[in-house]
Amino acid sequence: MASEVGLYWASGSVPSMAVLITLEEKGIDYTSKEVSFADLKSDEILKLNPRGQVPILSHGELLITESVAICLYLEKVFESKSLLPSDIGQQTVVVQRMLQAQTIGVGPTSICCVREEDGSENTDAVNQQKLAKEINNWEAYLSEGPFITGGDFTMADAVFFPVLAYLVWEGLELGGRYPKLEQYYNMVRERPSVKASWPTYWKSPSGKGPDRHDVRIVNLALVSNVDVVHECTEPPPVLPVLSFQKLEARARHECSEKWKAVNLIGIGVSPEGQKLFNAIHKTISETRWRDKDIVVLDDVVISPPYGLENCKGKEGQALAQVRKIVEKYIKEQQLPQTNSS
Ligand SMILES: N[C@@H](CCC(=O)N[C@@H](CS)C(=O)NCC(=O)O)C(=O)O
Repeated sequence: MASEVGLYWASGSVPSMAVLITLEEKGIDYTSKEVSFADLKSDEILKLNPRGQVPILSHGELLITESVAICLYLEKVFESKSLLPSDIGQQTVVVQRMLQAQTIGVGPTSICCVREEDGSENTDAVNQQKLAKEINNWEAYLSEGPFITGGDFTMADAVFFPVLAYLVWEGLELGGRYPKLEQYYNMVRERPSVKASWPTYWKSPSGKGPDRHDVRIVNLALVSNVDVVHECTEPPPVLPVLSFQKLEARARHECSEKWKAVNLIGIGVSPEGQKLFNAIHKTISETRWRDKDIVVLDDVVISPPYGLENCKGKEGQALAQVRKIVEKYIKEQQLPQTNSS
């Protein structure tokens, strides 16, 4: 088919990125039609997809929605470079992974919701656990690596990688916990197809959405000289309306988090005392300082010099648990330190 291929996509849309990667990997010529998230419900888009969603692929008279369907269509119609193995068994695994990758992320159909529909962060512990469990599955898929279904880059990677990149951008840390995924992320990120489809606002250090901008506040009292490098002839774009209610809630939340962090630091305590405090706090969050004493679960008090014999409290489960942690910590401190260099 010699008809023109056109792709309606949005920057930062994970399924759009999957299709862009597929087009780039297969070396298909296409017309790029970038749509802003704000325009997804415009008449033009609704005419093409009544759901008002991207990606939408046009090929001649044909309009296709749903990223997985688009990727499979491109594979069938453009034989340039195959992203599906020829073996039917292996092909099925690739399709399985494509569908599984789609269940991670945002919204009610996801197995774990990183962000709510209104864009607010979902910090719910249950969701975090579900996400960790799901990410473990993908770490395991890479045991045959280096790609999701083995030795070759397939459509499973085209669909899964944008999901992973999105999660990393949202703050998921791969280092240490998911070594294979970390290696995979660093390797795939360098592919030209991925570089070409990387959302612009993911490049910004603090951008958290297609319509959000980096704002830098400069203290003019400290500015001694200003050089004009470029004079703007057009007015700057209108900034989006800010929700002061949300900003205030965020500021309150950040302040309370900072206070919590500050309260974990003992004033005038020895470094050994602070280290023991940190070790206990890792297991029991209800650990606080009372002057130079460490108080755990409101029941157990550990006074300087913070030895096992300094753990005092009513005999019972809490005291036994704290003693166990302190004992383990002291033992670890006595072990010869391994040389990590
Ligand atoms: N299952 C669809 C999901 C498409 C989708 O949700 N696209 C988002 C952008 S990431 C969208 O257009 N959202 C606008 C809306 O749902 O109103 C696919 O894989 O193509």
